[in-house]
Amino acid sequence: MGGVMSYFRGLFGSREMRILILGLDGAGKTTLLYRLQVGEVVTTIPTIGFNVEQVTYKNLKFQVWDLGGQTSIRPYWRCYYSNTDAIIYVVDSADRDRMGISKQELVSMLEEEELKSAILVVLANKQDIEGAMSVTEVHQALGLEALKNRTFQIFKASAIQGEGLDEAMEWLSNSLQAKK
Ligand SMILES: Nc1nc2c(ncn2[C@@H]2O[C@H](COP(=O)(O)OP(=O)(O)OP(=O)(O)O)[C@@H](O)[C@H]2O)c(=O)[nH]1
Ligand SMILES: [Mg+2]
Repeated sequence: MGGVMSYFRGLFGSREMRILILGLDGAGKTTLLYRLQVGEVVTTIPTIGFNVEQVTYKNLKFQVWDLGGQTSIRPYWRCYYSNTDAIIYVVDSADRDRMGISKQELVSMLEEEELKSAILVVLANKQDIEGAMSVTEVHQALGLEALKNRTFQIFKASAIQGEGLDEAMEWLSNSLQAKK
């Protein structure tokens, strides 16, 4: 009986899932947010502060926060951590020079107590750019093999072309429902 009830609670969930989109400036976070929300590529400007939108994916509603990624803004990410169900960490796969910085930011974010049980999706974005690092290379550069006690998955993506996003959202929706 409990099983059946929790199944229905899972389907019609009592509260909206809270998702943060994080990553360095220029990674494609805002592009991704509006790709998910309106299904189109919008022209973006660097985010100073945040954008927040309600995104519906297969009957599931998410409250999605897209935070600015510039160096001076990153210290404010932590102000948004509480009650976060999942993080979508966006990486510019063509930005080899800053992969190390991206890793540092990811590692320090994951050390935060408030994000202990948050599910992690890494998007190796900008796969449409020639010479971009492959998903395997990004996985290695970010040191993801060292992750412990974390539900996570990495996907190759192109927010501009809309590729890989369905797979990532499908996995995320399933993982969030499984966690409830
Ligand atoms: N080629 C390519 N360009 C992309 C992709 N995703 C985003 N971009 C471009 O990258 C640039 C930065 O994208 P934004 O979405 O504004 O980046 P952001 O992560 O929100 O950056 P901040 O707001 O500064 O933190 C824009 O010119 C986008 O059009 C992609 O998948 N492929
Ligand atoms: Mg932005």
